[in-house]
Amino acid sequence: MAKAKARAGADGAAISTTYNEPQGSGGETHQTTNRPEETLTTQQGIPVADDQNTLRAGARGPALMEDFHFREKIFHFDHERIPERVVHARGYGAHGYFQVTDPLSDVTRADVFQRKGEKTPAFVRFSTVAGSKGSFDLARDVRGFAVKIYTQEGNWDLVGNNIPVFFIQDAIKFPDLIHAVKPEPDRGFPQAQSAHTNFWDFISLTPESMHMIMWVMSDRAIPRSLRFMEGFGVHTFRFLDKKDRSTFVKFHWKPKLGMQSVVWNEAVKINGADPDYHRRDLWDAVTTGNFPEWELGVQLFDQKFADKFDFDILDPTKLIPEEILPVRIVGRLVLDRMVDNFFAETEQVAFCTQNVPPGIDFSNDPLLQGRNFSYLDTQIKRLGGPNFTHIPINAPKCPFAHFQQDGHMAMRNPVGRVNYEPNSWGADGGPRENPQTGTRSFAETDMGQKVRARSETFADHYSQARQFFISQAPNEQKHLADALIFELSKVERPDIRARMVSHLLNIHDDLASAVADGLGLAMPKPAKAARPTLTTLPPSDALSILKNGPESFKGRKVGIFATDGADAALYSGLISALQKEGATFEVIAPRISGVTLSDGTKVEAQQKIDGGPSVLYDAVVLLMSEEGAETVKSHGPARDFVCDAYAHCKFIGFTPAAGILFDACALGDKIDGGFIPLKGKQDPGAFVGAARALRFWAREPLTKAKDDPQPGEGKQGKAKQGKRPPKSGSK
Ligand code: HDE
Repeated sequence: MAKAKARAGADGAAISTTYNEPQGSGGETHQTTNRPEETLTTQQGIPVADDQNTLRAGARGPALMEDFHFREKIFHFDHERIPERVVHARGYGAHGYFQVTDPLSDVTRADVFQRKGEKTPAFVRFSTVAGSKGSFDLARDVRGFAVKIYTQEGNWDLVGNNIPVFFIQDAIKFPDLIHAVKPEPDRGFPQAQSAHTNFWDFISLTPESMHMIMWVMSDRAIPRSLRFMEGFGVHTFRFLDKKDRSTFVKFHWKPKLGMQSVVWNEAVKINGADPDYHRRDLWDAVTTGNFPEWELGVQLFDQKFADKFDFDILDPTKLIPEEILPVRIVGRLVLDRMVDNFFAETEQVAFCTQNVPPGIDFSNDPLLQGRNFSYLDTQIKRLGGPNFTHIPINAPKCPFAHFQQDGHMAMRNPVGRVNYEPNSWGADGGPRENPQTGTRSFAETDMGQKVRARSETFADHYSQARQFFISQAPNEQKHLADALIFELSKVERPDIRARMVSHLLNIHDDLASAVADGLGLAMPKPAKAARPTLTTLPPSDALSILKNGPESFKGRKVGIFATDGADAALYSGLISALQKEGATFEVIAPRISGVTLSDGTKVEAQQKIDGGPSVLYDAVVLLMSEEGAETVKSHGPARDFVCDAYAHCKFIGFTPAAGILFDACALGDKIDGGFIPLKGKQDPGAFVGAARALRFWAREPLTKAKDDPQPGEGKQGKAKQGKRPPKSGSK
């Protein structure tokens, strides 16, 4: 049994400390809170009398070697770090469960999918890819979406991303891709950015990355919240039924609260205002009982479908549009508990793509095959040895029995005399293999000559990139072009910029000209393409964020910038409208002590204006008295609050006195439909109603694609079930 210890805080109050239970059968933790009677000890359990002073020869003399408490404390501190993950170093995890809503016993024998309503414990770690552990959350980057489901037949790790395709087709190129995106080796910068010469050099020489580039330059790469993004297994996997018959499967996680991203200028500012924006958001949601939720969907298909599909289903740079192959919703993932200790759980969690229970199997996707080597290998380096499954967060929660033994930090070894198999010890001989219930592989017959070659069927690099681009709403297309211009403007070599534009010409002329124009570049010739771009693929609404946003303002956050003397009735009306909607809010005030409303009510502030810029909120309200507005109108952060909310197309609720601030920000003649006046009782409700659209996109100037059907007008786009209409202003 682990002991929980308490230590005295600076104010003398007891602070609880939690220890993980290393010997536990399933990773339980023991926590004892506020037990001031407990005595501080060394790791060996020896009570400590003085934790403030080292033992020394005389009050001003040298320290003594025999001070074992000091030496142990410093030794442990010196070893507190383990290597950060080589990619996905910055991450944030939470516990929850996976629940089956539509059993899949028709296609898989995987135990986790058999019984409707059954809940299975899960742990999820979200991450960015390029930045190191201490980097900021709103980097333009792919987000990791790694899920560990502790099934009754072993751990299933679905180690996915928030983007359904990847940069490369063969795992052997992964180190090159990551070297190119990470800080350049001589100078050690830039941190957590793809906007630099080496990255675009590699990309412009790697045409297979073009589809993924569309996604990472789109708003998908700057999500508003980890709660508002999709997840994908990326590769084609296999389900195996009881008779080992195979069905191909692609996995999708769909956020219950819809998708939402920020705009780039906002991302840049959030990184300064709150580098922990995403983790704070997840922490706040889970700890206040607003449990984030995703639906698990599967795309199921057979060999016949694979044979007639336009692209190779083993190629991880391609997706199967939902309009061609609908996503069947089979379960839900709910995150309802934060970790007890970040290091013990989020840092030590070890995902391995090869962890699949019976009934789930791999395809020959060359990236997946490579990953199946890499993940186990990396955990041994990171966690220091082969016994990382003894760490509670990694241990299965089902019974397990094997003869693996010894090694660094072994917490569990087989008991008894037998540690080998086969053996003659009968019932005392330990676990035996079981051909009936044990995991079996698909009887793959697809073998060939030993070659180092890329299949011809992987050679089309541009068609789905084009399909992604034409599926975006005009605002999204503009963001994508702007992102490319931004990133390529950070590239020091003009030849690399031009090479990238030559690829864009194979994707879409409008995109290529917008980017060439933004870079001030003469239009180059199109890049030589291994296959001509198919211009017949229709737009797919499922690929757009704006067409898959939420229907309510639930889970979103309003920043209420209030001053003394603001209307008390409007304030309380606003709070109840937000609460009714399931939205949250923070009060931002000139001073952190808060404000006094018109009826004398005191309202606490969560942020002083300098620390609560509008980029942290989904919509803002300016709740001001005339006197209050006069006081703040020349204050820089107050003006930035308003200017940024306007520039980022946010809905702005305002009391009449806020006009003073609008004038000070030169916005007096720019009041549009995104400004919601707050005067009477009904107005707070009207503000929340408008804010459901999340942004007033009509405010944003556009560069329009000329000759393509607008998103939603294509044949496939119309076919999509449950499609939501584009949000206001997205046309
Ligand atoms: Fe990873 N990847 N990866 N990756 N990956 C790692 O494993 C690797 C790829 C993904 O929260 C590493 O434990 C190779 C695709 C996530 O702990 C490492 C290749 C996808 C996470 C590794 C890929 C991913 C990782 C580093 C090309 C989406 C974070 C630390 C063949 C489907 C998991 C670690 C967490 C982490 C290797 C490509 C997702 C080095 C060789 C494609 C979400 O093993």
